[in-house]
Amino acid sequence: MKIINGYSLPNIPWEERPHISDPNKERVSLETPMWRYSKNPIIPRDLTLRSNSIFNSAVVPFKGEFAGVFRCDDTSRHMDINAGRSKDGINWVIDDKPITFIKTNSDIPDSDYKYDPRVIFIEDRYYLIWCNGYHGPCLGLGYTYDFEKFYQMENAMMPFNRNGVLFPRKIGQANGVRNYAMYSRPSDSGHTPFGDIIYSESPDLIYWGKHRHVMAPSGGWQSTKIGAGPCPIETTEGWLLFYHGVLTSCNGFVYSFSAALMDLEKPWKVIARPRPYIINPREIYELAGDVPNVTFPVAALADKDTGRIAIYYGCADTVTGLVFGKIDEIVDWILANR
Ligand code: BMA
Repeated sequence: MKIINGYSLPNIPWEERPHISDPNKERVSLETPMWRYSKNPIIPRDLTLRSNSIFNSAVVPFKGEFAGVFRCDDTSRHMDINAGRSKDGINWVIDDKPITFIKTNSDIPDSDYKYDPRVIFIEDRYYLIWCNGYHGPCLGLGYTYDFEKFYQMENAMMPFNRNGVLFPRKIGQANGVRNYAMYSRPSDSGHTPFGDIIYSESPDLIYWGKHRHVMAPSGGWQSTKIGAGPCPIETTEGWLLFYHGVLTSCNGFVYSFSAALMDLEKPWKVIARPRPYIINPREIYELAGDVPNVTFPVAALADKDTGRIAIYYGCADTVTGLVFGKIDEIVDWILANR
């Protein structure tokens, strides 16, 4: 079992699975294939000058170090995205000011707000996709080469859709046509008590079609709505897709996450989907914050040499945390728990 088309990341943030002497805790720990960084949260809510919260943020390898685009809600509670850099993927310097995009054509409408960015390197540049305020939440798209200048393209999806994730490469069809691809989740203008993951393709990242249904909510932790998390990771066993699921409890929504395996050339086909979550809100920084009970995965680093994976996730819509796992253990766990 291997990561394909991935990067060698010898400096991936990493900590071994903790040895837990309490036998009850050890049982829980060994049953789940991922564990939290002991120094979570890694990004405090007030890291930038005027931030109310920094969460649901994207990170990629960049020039031997790391760069990212961070959801920074400010102290007026305006939602926007700011660029940041890090030598080790753990300690970050994030710009105090949000990204100012250069429009790739003058018709591109202004954004009322931006949040929940994902970043992925495709071909020659880093593409950003985010929830963009334009008559409600829709999907904004842009790119950068250097994390200094950012360019905004046409919105990828019309309202209402707030959860978009691009694939790192074009997907081939039986007829030989290869298109850019994304997962997204059509929604409503509010807090959306429903939501399935949908797959779409585009020849040019402007016009999107060939929509396919991928997954609907099922039981338990993923019973209200589901949405793709980090950009899918290509493995010999299929695309590894981390995704969040929502349960409606007496106390409101609870956001947990897990991972599924998807067909490499027809990514709307599910190979295996687990019944349990991998991570759910249970630490204090996940249980308490601006929105309690939220663990929301947005970015993944993966080292193709060791199979190590580090996931960046938003905690209680307030701070950012890291969890670690190994690709073979995660895939074995998915196959054993479907
Ligand atoms: C979703 C998005 C996320 C947020 C989550 C929990 O609908 O708005 O940004 O983390 O709700 O509040």
